[in-house]
Amino acid sequence: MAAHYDGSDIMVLKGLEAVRKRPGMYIGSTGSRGLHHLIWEILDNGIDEHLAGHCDHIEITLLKDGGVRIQDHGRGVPTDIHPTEHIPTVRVVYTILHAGGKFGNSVYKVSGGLHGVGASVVNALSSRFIVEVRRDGKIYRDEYHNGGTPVVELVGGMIPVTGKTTKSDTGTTVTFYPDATIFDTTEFKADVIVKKLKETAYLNKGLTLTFTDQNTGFKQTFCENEGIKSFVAYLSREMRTLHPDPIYVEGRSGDIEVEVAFQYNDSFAEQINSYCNCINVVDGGTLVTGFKSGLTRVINQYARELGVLKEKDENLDGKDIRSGIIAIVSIKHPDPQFEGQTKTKLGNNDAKIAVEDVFTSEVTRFFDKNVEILKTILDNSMKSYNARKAGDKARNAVLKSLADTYETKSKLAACSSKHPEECEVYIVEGDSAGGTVKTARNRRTQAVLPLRGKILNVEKTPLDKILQNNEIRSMIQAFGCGIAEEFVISKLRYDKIIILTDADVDGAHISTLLLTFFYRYMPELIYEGKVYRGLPPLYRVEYETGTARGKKSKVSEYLFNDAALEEFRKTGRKILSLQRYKGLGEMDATQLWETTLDPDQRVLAQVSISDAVEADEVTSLLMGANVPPRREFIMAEAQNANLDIT
Ligand code: 0RA
Repeated sequence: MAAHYDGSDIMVLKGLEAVRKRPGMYIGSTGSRGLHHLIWEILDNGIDEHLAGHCDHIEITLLKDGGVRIQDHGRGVPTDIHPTEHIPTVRVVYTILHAGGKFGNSVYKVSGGLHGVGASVVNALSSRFIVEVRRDGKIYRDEYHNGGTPVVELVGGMIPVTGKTTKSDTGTTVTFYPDATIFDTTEFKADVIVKKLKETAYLNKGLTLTFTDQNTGFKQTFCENEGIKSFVAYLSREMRTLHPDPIYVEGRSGDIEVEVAFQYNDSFAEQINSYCNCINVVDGGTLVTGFKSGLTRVINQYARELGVLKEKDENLDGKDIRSGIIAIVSIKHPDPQFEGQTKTKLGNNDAKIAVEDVFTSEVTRFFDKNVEILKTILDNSMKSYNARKAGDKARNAVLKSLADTYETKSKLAACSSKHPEECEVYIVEGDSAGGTVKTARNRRTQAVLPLRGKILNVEKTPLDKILQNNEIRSMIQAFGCGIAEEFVISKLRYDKIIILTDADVDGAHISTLLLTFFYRYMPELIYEGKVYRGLPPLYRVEYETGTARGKKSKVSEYLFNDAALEEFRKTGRKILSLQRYKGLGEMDATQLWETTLDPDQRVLAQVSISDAVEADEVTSLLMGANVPPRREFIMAEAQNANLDIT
């Protein structure tokens, strides 16, 4: 029979108490990211029901009172007494920690990273947690307070509550209130949720997700019946594509479900985003390796069959075959193993085999029926092959010349310290601002590299041309760690690379182009958190204050944006003077030191390509044909979407 508050209950509460003591271990952080993780965790359960074929709609609602409600239309968590835990299964799901989430029906739980820690973690970190199950025409309800303590004792199992439902209406509704004594913030962000739901809809075709924010009245529904095929079309929307629709293949190999979509464009860039159980596997791993080797094998086979390659010719390189590709590889794996320090790389060897097998056989069937597309891809590979050969020569020559001689047109003002851990390099837009930074800086630890004019759009340019560009050569030389395959981060001469541009459209454009260059050719710089943006102030106000002795005195303050100025005006202080900086060049050395250089006062935003999809959006928008909307986008997005302020 059902127990109530016996020894096992105490054990349960001890488990949840461990989560409350070390929340970071379970959800990563107690900041905004960790807070949103609570939603993803509950959402995962509903997605599992979808994957099991029993749920096609999940509703997510931000409630006016600060809570979140996630309602799925699955079968409903079972309410009967659990055979080994001797409490209702509902309580098992929401109060017992499931290491790696191996519980019950969860076939596709994630055992690495942060997902899949189990819904009980959400309960542990909530001040109030309510679950309602609709099953067999009845409604069951359970509620917990202060991190998982049940509100009612259960004797003899769950008793239905009153409420309207029907036999065909089944599902589970969880409502929770994050514990304000644990989280730094309990404010959910609609834009973060929207972004996640959009991605989730692409990765789970046919699943409808409805989001409502009761605080603002905002409501949006997400559903992608073509799944990752539409995702690729979306990522390619600004590109000149080489064939009209993305190619999509799917299949299953044992327990592993495989889906791949890809489309070619006329750029030289390669973008492969991979997902395992809906988690973005940032560093790829075996599932990407399987895709790459499958694609290389298939294309080389066709190249020989069609006589594009003669018997004596060497095989085409995978890199040439992937030139201009945008691809998504998505698998569902019952037991994923994530590797690497950040657990962002898939290690399962069976994932490589599954992706390669499914992809090879399915894409061959596609190409047999679509020979024109195949020929376009072969042609594109040959073009890239020829461009790369030219690039290889140029790159070797450049790297050699950079290494051999100090002679370049670089205007780097070096710092005197030779200890990378204390050195920084400011990349500054324009010679005039560069001059002031040189005067204002700390010469021992701060180097300055002024760049003239615009930076190349590296996505549009083959490597041999990129390496002829003086600004790019200057950066390669200043950083000291090579480029592309020759890149070695341990040789980096600086702990921080700080991009300093004016707070206007051109400045934002330049910094986006710089980020694109880093992302394509020195991505470790970004993954390792070495790249920052300096945020210079927009205004300087002088105002009067009363001193302790009743005297008036003049004080000044820097304001970083228009919103800050608005706020300042609201204080009603008497403004003596207001200066707007149109560019860095308008600041004198002292002002520049105080606002942008002094490590104790400056504001830096660390650039983290936290998700490759966002970065791809910025870079691909830069490539598109329609210039005016892009300028607005760059202004709006380059400053927000791509940056994590830490
Ligand atoms: C175990 C078994 C069954 C459903 C579920 C778990 C289930 C769990 C969650 C969590 C959130 N929503 C959920 N929906 C279902 C199947 C029970 C049956 O056979 O009816």
